[in-house]
Amino acid sequence: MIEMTFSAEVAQARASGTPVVALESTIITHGMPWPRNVETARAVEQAVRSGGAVPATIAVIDGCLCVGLSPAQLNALGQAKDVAKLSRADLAVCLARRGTGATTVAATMIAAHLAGIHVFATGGIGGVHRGAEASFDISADLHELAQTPVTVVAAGAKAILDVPKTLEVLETLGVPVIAFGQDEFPAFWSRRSGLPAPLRMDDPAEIVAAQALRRALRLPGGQLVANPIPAEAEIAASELAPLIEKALAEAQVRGIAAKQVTPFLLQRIYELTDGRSLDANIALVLNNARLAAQLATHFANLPDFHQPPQDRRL
Ligand code: PSU
Ligand code: MN
Repeated sequence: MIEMTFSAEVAQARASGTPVVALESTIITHGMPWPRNVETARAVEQAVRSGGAVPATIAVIDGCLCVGLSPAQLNALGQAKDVAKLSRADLAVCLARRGTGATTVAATMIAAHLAGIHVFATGGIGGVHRGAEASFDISADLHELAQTPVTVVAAGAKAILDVPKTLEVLETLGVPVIAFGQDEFPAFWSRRSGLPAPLRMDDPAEIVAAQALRRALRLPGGQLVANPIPAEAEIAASELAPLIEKALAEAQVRGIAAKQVTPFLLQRIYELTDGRSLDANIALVLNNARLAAQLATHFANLPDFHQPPQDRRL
């Protein structure tokens, strides 16, 4: 059996039908340096609460699938060294060994669905890495979006990726990629990627209706809502491009591969921008949390979206 534990506020929200927003933990352990990782995680939770929803930060702690973390758990996770980065492939193994690990977008979606949570906010999803034609490095996040019915709010795919190939794979997998409020697909630290988004929506209620209709159509999978970083916080793509190239070249020389690639690149870009990439990353996650809270409120108004899926005999 899965040992799933809910924080007090998540348990209460589940009982009363209060909207809940899932949050991931890899961004805390592998995406941002201490102590700003924990400060950000707290601020993101607070942004969800201000939006009228309850935050459920998800992680595996000592073999427990935690849906909602206490402040002490969050603090400990943010300082822990060598925490596993869990995706679809290794989530069950970590639970079986009673280990501790942070959940990526893919693993957080799995846990959110199990807990009956329909919406999840993060920074940027994983995607097709540059050079994937040789490395085959394509994030499991993309396949998760194709099979697990959770609407994911992100500021696009990280600009360290091959964004055109990421969009192609999402299309192949049948994942709706919805830019919120603009025509262009956003590029994480920048509002613009130069690529048109496959879909554009401006109304949170319609985004939620579209996820509900996927279910009615018996289509598996979620939706990617690409929410552009606020204008005042963005870093121009032209400024970042050479820094990303430099970080990628370093990763290649040092033989960085597999799960280490994304954390390495984020850390190098943080250093190469004198910390400005982190300020932008924090601003975009907060912005995504606010939109996710709105979406969660609309999900909570859908009559048959209350019960957790395991009680619904899917
Ligand atoms: N968003 C951020 N920072 C991050 C991530 C998302 O702002 O570090 C994490 C997510 O957990 C995502 C992971 O699933 O990066 C992608 O890892 P990979 O490229 O190895 O699939
Ligand atoms: Mn990868």
